[in-house]
Amino acid sequence: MPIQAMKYVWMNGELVPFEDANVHVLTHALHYGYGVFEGIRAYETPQGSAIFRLTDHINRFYESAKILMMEIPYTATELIEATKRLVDENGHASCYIRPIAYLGYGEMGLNPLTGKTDVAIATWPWGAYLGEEGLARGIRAKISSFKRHDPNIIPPAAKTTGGYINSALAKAEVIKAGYDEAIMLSGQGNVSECTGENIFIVKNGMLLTPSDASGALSGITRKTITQVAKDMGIETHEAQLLRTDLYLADEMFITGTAAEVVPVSSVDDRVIGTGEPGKISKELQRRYFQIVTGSDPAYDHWLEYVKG
Ligand code: PPE
Repeated sequence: MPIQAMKYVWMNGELVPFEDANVHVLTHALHYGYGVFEGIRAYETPQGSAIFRLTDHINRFYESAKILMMEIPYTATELIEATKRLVDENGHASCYIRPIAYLGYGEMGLNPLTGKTDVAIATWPWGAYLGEEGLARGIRAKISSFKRHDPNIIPPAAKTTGGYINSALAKAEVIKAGYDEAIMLSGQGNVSECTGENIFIVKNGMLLTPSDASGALSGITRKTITQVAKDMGIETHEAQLLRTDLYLADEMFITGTAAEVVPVSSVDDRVIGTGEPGKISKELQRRYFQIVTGSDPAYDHWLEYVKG
């Protein structure tokens, strides 16, 4: 779906009209992928637009930058305020938010330490990332032949722009093969994550999810779901999962800011459970949407209101 134009993009401290938010073709990050980004969502709530776990996302943005030895020339408070202002000025009730820090125009060559970091924040409306039907009925996943890149190759703990070639290759492979989403294994052969989502399975009433050591991003939606499950009396364990653990799961779902909480109906054509979204998956998904839209006061501390 093409991006819908918005009024402004925040670039290096200023609100720039959408059509002027451009970079030079010799921007360092365009050539070498040296940049970090975040994906955040704002939802419409009874008290106006609220950005879900904004501070946690901005903190991870700085962690990604630290891993790449990039200096973001703004404080976290400045970026939090800039994000709220941008969502407000662009007039979104709900939207996706994309902060990005990248080595800009100036120097070429691989040494990243000589470059200057540019920072931008953009917003746009983004519907169900894996489709409405996927959200409601579950998606068909396939294990990609592309492995998740290793922590000693491109650290998956950092959300790096260039690192997403890994995800894009896996995604293209399984889309071409007729599936909805790719699952990537680590170099050691354990389940890692999807192209832009963390993985959970339900086994014997417990949640199991691959650890960061498998190359999975420490997802904020994963943390949210772990907490919500705990509050329901359901334990989550980080585990080394084999592909066959997925085939034999009682239920399976994936989580991410863009994707939200999406049931998985099959993996490599093995039907998961009954093939319908499982009871626990459905309940966690229901609670997630209640929480992000401000309908569950117990989790109001995760909502950062655009106004006030
Ligand atoms: N793993 C990967 C590789 C990943 O990119 C994401 C987010 C997650 C796990 C889940 O993390 P979290 O959003 O904190 O729960 N992927 C972002 C980018 C998607 C895109 O297409 O771009 C997102 O969901 O915003």
